[in-house]
Amino acid sequence: MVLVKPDGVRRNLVGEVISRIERKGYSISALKMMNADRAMLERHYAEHASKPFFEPLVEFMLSGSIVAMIAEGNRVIEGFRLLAGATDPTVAAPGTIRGDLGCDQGTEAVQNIVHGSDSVESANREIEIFFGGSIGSGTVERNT
Ligand code: 3AN
Repeated sequence: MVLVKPDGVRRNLVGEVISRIERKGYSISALKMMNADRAMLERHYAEHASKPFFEPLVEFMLSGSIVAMIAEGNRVIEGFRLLAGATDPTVAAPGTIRGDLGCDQGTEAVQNIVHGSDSVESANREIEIFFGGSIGSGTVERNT
């Protein structure tokens, strides 16, 4: 499960992120633009609940639309995390999404363009949070 975070959407990098995933050889099997709500983000970032950057992180993720997508392919979790690069975009390797397109903005929560699940278990949990039962429902919602 990949998210383009609000900084990536604001900077019109959705296509760039999708393009890098597809060029690597993975397929996008579901895709949705939405505004997350606090309850979804508190579930998504539950492991960071005690961290000092938790509240700023939730606020940042609420600050604009996000794009959630499911990428598929052999070893896609490992592969996408390598494509994304290190959490801190200032030191993320050139060639990665975060390394090429991001840098530290001096904000309390790191703004690093994308999120990628770190395990199959996390991916399943996160897909439930961001897609629930809506995959393939045929309902179209437009974010304005
Ligand atoms: P990643 O997205 O690289 O797996 P996580 O899951 O450790 O990183 O962190 C989730 C998000 O929390 C990051 N993408 C970033 O926005 C924010 N974050 C992580 N570590 C820090 C930190 N030390 N200071 C501020 N924000 C952080």
